[in-house]
Amino acid sequence: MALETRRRAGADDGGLHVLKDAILAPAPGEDRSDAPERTTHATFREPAVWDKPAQPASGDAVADLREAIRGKLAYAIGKTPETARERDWFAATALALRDRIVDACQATDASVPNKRVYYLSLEFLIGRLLSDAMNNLGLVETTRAALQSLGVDLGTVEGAEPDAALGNGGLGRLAACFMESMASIGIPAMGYGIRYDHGLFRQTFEDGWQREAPETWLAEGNPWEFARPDATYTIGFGGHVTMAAVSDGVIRRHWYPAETVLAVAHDVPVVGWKGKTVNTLRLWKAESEAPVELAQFNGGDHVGAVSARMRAEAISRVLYPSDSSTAGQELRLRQEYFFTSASLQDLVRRHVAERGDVRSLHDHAAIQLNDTHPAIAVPELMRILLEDHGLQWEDAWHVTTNTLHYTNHTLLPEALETWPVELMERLLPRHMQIIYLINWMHLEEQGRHGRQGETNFAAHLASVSLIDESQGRRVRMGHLAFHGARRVNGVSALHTDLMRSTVFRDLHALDGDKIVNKTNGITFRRWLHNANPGLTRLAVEAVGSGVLDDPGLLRGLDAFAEDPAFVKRYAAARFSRKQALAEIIAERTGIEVDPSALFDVQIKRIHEYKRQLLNVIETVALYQAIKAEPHKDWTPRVKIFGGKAAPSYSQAKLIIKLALDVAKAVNDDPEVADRLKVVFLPNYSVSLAEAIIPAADLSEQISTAGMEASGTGNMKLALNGALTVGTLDGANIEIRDHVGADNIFIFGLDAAGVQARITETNYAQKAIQASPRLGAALDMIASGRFSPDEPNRFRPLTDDLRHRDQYLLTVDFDDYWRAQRQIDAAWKDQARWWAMAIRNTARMAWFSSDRSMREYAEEIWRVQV
Ligand code: 26W
Repeated sequence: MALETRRRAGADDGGLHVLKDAILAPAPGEDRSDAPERTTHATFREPAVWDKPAQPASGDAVADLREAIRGKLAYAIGKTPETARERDWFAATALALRDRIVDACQATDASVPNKRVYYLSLEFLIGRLLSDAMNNLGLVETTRAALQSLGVDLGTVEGAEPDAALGNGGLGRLAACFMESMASIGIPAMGYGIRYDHGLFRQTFEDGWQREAPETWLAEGNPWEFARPDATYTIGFGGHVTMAAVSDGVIRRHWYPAETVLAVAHDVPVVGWKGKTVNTLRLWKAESEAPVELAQFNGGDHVGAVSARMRAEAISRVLYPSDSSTAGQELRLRQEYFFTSASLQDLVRRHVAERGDVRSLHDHAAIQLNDTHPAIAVPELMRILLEDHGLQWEDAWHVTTNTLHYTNHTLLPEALETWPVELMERLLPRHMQIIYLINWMHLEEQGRHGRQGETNFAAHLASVSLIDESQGRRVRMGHLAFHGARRVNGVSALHTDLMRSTVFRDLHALDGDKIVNKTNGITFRRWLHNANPGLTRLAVEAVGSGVLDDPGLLRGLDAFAEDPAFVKRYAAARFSRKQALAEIIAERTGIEVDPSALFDVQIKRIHEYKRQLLNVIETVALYQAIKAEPHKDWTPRVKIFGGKAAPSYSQAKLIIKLALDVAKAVNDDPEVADRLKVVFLPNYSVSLAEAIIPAADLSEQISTAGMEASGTGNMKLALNGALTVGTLDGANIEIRDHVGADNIFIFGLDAAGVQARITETNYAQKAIQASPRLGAALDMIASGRFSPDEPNRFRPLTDDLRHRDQYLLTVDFDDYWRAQRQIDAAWKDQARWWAMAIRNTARMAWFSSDRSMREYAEEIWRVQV
């Protein structure tokens, strides 16, 4: 913790103070007359610029907050300043700030907006909330001063907050960025998810092998949340369905679940920029109606007496740690239905309380399904409308299909959720009936369009059916969500095109307007303003403080890309963050790295399609090249990896082991010295990303084209001025379009090239034969050079590359090597490098999640912003 927090300490502020003298002095001969709206150095401001100028840290405000924190410490935590630990100071500070949020929060709650957005997501990868809250309330400096007057360092307090890691990777982090942006641009919204007791596992390395330990973010409570026992809903599972004829031959069915679980709301406030809007993230905790069977307990069966409770509570116990292969277990389906049902019951109840009539739900509520995890919302909303509100089928279907919207986040076949019909019938019998009926009508419709005559009508039906009959009968959750949604979106231009042409091709043909693109975004307030205060300060000085409200103003930095004084300060901001990261690396791995080397970063979940292995093999080839010509003028590089592998994903874990074994050999080789270092930082997290991203020179975005739906780390890194080495995949394509082809390093096959090559035979053998460099690197790994204690350890990796290579790593290798050497050369021309970096920062404004949310609001949700 210490180092990550030290960088934020009052005296430090991004490390910029050390360079202040250099920074404040104009470069010799510098002409600043052309600078638009540029303030002079004399106005260089302390304290932090992102504090609203209208809210300076006034003496009164500081004193008020100090007393509030002191009061919370005494009366909510029960500690004195003398006995308080860092964690206690964090809790007291968070509680004091939460009070400030409450007023705005109640104002937001009290108003009845014309339309609300409901974002349903099984994952919210939030990270820490303190700096977000302070920044958006304009209270960074006030809090810093208040704590300082109590003898406490703000950076230390920030570091004591555990990450809320209620997500696996991109999809969960996107949900967190979207929540922040909706609050910041004033969209009335509520997020719905699960309050997992244990978020994503803690990763350690034991002799280079990943080990997983439970994560315990709630061990000392969560000062941000409000438990809402009054918002509790009953969720059913199993049981049977009855049928009763009511009037006029109308048949009504009713579900009698065999088992019920309670969903209890816990609300986390989401403060928007300048505190204007405070939305709510409502997380459900599973509880039992019968916490203990007293008779059983009194009879001596103390464990059996709480078994029902354990079974119920298991639902919100832990986050499933997989992000790419479907877990397939019953508990996962229980989680999905649990949070979807609770959320729909809650929002329908709110709607009826406000508007009186459930039939207008779609006019006042837009529900976004974050991937298929909440796709059971389609039959659940139908069930609520039919059974709880007595609607006719057609009316219920009209409301449902005008309220729901679905975002797809992956086209990888192993990640597309399907559930066995048998399991659905057992766990959710009424929903299965509704799905059958929806499907029956959907398939009937095909016939009515006169398609029966078509030669492959049967194949067409099989392709659009909600039930996959090819490998046992399974419900296709993607098809279900697609069919039940008013709009379906992909997350980058390429990904959306591929949705139309592959997985959803036949469904798309039935309704050409349904699929729309909404390219992902990131919140600049966390990923630029909070994570990189030094660069933010520089941007404010250069283009004015309006850039904090309108990222479009970043474009003004373009004019300074070759301005020596600006470049110097931009580089200084980077350098201070690299020094801080070098300290973190030393502390956590024992490896000493030189902050003046090129920091080459690949941070993301470990997955074969993301091709960390391509990066490791290039590292081995570079190692061999340096050994062969040790006196050549190599560009010094530090390769930095971070990321977790799903616990059951053995190939991914083996890739981590290889990276660590290669790291050991390379780092210990005196002949290589500082020209190449390899680091794998353990336990990658949102907080660690905040430390790595501002320190990165090069961003690795090297997935097999067509496989990464979007990527969002690519945006964070480019915004902070790292140059991208990447394939034409996901949002990389749009990043290239924005930053310009001259300011990015593109290599490898494009998506069409991949599709063509993958059908050829022996492409891997051919590629290896054609590339002696690749062959030699693979031989070295296969020979056991990096695993002398177990020479065949990496055979599963090298054999796979030689015989299958599903992700076309061998095919892209030579072009990747070429791009990397081009990068080496660019680094040597520092003026060119920094011009490119500055142009990246200047041209990334479009990737703000504020832009994404405005697009969703206008084109999907139809809510006023
Ligand atoms: C266990 C089943 C499962 C399957 C897929 C769980 C989670 C998933 C997610 C869809 C995986 C995911 O996080 N996808 C990522 O979503 C990001 C946000 O849109 C994109 O930027 C990434 O490219 C995509 O991989």
